[in-house]
Amino acid sequence: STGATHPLALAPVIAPPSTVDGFVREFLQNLNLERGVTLSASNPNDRYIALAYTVRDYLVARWLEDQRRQRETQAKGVCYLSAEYLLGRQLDNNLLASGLTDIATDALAACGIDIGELRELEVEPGLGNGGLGRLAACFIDSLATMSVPNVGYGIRYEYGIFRQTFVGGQQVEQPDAWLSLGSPWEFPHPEAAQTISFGGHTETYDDGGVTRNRWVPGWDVEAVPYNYMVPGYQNGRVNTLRLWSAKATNSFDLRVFNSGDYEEAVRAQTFAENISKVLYPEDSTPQGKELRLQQQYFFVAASIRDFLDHQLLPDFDLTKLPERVIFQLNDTHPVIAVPEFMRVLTDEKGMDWDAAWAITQQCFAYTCHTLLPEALEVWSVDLLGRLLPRHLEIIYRINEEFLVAVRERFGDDEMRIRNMSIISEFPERSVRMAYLATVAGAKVNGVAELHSQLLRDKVLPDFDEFYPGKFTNVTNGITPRRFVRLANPQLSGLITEALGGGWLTDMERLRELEAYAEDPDFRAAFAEVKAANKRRLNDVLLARDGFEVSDGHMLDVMVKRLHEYKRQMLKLLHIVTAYEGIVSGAVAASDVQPRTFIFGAKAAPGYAMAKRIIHLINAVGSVVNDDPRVEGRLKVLFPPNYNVTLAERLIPAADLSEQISLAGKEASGTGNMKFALNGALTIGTDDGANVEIRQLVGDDNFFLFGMSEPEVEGLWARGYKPSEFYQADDHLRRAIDLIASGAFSDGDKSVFEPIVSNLLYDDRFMVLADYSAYIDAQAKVDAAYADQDAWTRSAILNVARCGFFSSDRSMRDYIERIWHTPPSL
Ligand code: GPQ
Repeated sequence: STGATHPLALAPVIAPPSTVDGFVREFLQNLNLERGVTLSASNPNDRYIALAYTVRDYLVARWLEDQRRQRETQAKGVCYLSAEYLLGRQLDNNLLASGLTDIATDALAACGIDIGELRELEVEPGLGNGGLGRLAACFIDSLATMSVPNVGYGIRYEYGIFRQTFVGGQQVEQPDAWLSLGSPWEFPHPEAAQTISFGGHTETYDDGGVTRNRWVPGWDVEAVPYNYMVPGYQNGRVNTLRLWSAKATNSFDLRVFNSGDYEEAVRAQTFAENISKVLYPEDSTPQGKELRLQQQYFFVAASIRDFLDHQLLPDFDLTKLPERVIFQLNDTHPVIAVPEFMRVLTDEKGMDWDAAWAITQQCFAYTCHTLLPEALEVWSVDLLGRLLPRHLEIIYRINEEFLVAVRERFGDDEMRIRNMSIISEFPERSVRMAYLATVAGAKVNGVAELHSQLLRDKVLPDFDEFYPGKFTNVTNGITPRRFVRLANPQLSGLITEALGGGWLTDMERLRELEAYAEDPDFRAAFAEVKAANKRRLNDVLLARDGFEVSDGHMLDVMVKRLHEYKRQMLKLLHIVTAYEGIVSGAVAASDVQPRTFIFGAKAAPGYAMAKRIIHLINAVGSVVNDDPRVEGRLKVLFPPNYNVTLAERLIPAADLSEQISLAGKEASGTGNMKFALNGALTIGTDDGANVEIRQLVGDDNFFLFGMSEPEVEGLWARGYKPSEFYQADDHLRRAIDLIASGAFSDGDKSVFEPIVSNLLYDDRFMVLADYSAYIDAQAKVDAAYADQDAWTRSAILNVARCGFFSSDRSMRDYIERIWHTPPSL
């Protein structure tokens, strides 16, 4: 109680009335009070910000109530630790969640404003690279929608994923200054900053006769929390996303004062604030950079302290922590949280080691998102010891005790001990973060059935044997609110017309659409939605890039990060083959199903081969698009800067979804789920979640091709020689020769030579081995597309049978198999 007596102060949460008048009043007030302008003097940015504040005003009341409820019940909650959240635009999502879309549209119209124009002004927070970051965003949406208490913790990067442009067909990265026009969705709390320390040394000291350890850090920074609301879908619930921003501490100011060296002092400040300056644009290839480890420790240390100091009641009995919280580690990026938690419990809270370790092993769980060995993070002992000396000691002790237990179990099998040690000795002494996470975690999960199986069998087999029951699977999912309802309003309308409401939070109900697949009227309506989505995409691409999507074309879409294992090159070889077939006269243009190929892909700035492939896609595109011999038949579009906003336009318009990674390399994929749920058919390998999609939709509604994972292993074992495939296949040889000839580089053979020789003599991801199966499968796609009605039927069945891939189901699986939190509050 605050001692308040005024009736308004006793119920201090006031939401504006949910009416058009109420919204208009609130909106105008925000223009006046927050922007300091009148409606007539306002510019579009003023209006966008005032609109966002208005939506926020409605959500705040529910958010504050949820925080109160969570404090009061102290129920077990999930702290999701993720270095990335690829949120996408907020306005429409928050309008939808709060049920205000129509009211806001009408209210703005009554003010003479087209809400659609304001929508386009929002710069999406691109605080992630790709699938991993987008998954985190889907999960927090589902938890809020399912009324599960949750705080998402992460980093408020000042610059998110770079803005991609093409210059002469080559990728050029521009900084993503997403905050520059204001950030109406966040609540900064500089007064609640935490101090986060680094460096220094460790020492022991005498604590009343007991020898204890402590860390004497060398420098520190402030972690300032910025809170974001995460509203559930029309359930009145709002969770929190708390992102940390780095700020120089007073000690930096003091240095200014003392040193008298102004420039040096400002440099020191910049150094501190660099920590949250920029998202590392590497995806599935961690850079062992010091600043990256600083980022990781910075955000997990702040998050753990935030939880212990602010989410628990005073005098909380720390031995009860496992009943109160689970920290989910989104890949290895936050794993330094494990030794930090141990350090806090032992050094700071005075708990003995064994008790602290028992608690830690129940309070963490680890999700692995990859099988690529080069993607498993390791930190050199040298760097760790310099930056976090006490944490290194703790890791050593965890490892020592772990290896004792391993010896007890398996005997002195030195080979096995070396293989299981958290510390690796080669090529330099370093900490294997995935092993640390596996040892510390109550559960370890992969992200699709096949991935989880391979994780146990191939990546961590010794651990699986040592820890029976620790490994589990949770197949990824996507939020249907953003990727069906918002991205595809027309399809959503059609589904609601057929099934009534409620399916958006109960996606298994889509099964009921199976019967509609047999109804010619429904098929016609479904096909019309797809056509309308193509027209809408056409508008977007025209405005954005000056591209035109030709009428009547099949839309064949491959959007994802550019990575060799995902095999954009395989897609490109198909395009070159189709092009070469027509221009050489071997195939009549009129026999070819008209297709527009769309790519969207960013390459990590330091990934030379990926950037060269981008260059080649653009080069092939400009030749194909300029060649009258294939006009009206083949077209290649590569809109730059693929992001969540563009995905929301592209996916609903697609006919064909390209999911063609080498089997055993794509952990799950989530784009594959988005396409299927929007009525695209998949051409795909038996990899990641493709396996489960195919099982659900049925072989007749999925174009499977290529080697299975065991076949891939078999070919490696026999010795893979890509040039043999090149020699043996005329089509393949002609396609590669055309690229090598300089046909796509003005006769300059050197430009794409590294791609060609990589394919012929290395080809780690077996593009050439799967080429002919891919071409055959594409011929089946062509034939199937010729029967539009049958294609539409398959598309409907894809939607009907993919309800499983709702991230709500993923969250239920996490709750049941890993978190054991109450399902809702
Ligand atoms: N993934 Cl290790 C990323 O997006 N970034 C990464 O650094 C790692 C994995 C992806 C993975 O490649 C996809 O197959 C998954 O669907 C996705 O994570 C979410 O689990």
